[in-house]
Amino acid sequence: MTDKIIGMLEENGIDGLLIYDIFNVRYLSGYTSDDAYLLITKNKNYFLTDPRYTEQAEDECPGFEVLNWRGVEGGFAGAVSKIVKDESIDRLGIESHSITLSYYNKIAKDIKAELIPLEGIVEEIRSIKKPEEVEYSRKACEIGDRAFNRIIKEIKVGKTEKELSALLAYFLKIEGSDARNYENILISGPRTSLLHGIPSERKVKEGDIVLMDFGAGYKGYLSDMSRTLVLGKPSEKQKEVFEIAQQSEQDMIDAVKAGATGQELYEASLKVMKNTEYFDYHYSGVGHGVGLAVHETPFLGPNSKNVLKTNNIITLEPGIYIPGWGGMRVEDQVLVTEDGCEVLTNSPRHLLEL
Ligand SMILES: [Mn+2]
Repeated sequence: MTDKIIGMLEENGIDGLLIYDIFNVRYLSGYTSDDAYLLITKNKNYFLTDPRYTEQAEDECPGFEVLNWRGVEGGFAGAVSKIVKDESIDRLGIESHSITLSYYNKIAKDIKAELIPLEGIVEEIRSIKKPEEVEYSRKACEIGDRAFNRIIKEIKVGKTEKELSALLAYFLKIEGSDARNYENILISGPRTSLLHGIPSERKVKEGDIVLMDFGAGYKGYLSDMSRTLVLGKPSEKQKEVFEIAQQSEQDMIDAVKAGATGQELYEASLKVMKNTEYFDYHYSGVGHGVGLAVHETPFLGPNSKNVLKTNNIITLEPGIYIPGWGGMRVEDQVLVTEDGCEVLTNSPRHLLEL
């Protein structure tokens, strides 16, 4: 995996790359925990961590020399500095979008190499999924579908959002999600207009919209889906808004294929709402890549120049959010193919009435 990086660095006259982003660390080394960094050079790949993780790293990351930076004089910066010297690095690439200013300053202080800010190199490679990554994502989506099937049986009048959100998290894990998973969103009533609202003590009531946005992890690969339902009989307005949100998502599914841009997909999402009173209530971030990170390149929206490629895995999530009334969205995760897409999340897409 690191060969590709080395090739790219050589083209740019860079002799080494310090990987600071933990998802990039995982992608390149196979390491599954926290607080670790890589230094990729032409001759050798270094793995920097502290004694909490050295044993795990030795085990998970063959091909890397594991270094306990706490044991080096000068700490982390000292360790980087030593490698730069040992490997005769003149120009060191750093991930400017993820490194903290404090770490940057520490390194810059005593390093002999020129620091070259690089952004998104590994992320770009990560956006095209390999067969085993597709397989893991597929599994994560299946776990999400099974958890959805269980949570809808528990949504009853009087239960709080927090209670239901905890149950959803439990179902995800029991169905096989990774032990560490991202927090789900399960909100209700007028609170559903908060796009990424945090579950509260609010008790769900008859006639409420319930909006869930959640996913599982499988071997680190995440799923992400949203479903909207109504407790009891939906009102005419709830039906109307839902139909637009759902059709908008369907139009996006129909428009996805390799070569389509993030902007074109955004435009596809508007088709059904353009001439309605709900147009002003849409949100422009209508989708994103998903993999080791829940939001990763490519991003879909009005200013997105990202071009979809075969084997991107993305979500489509247009929605309508009316302050004080509520919000509705349907979100699915799809695998981009040459002439379309394969939908990986398969929970019912119609307006469920519980
Ligand atoms: Mn999403």
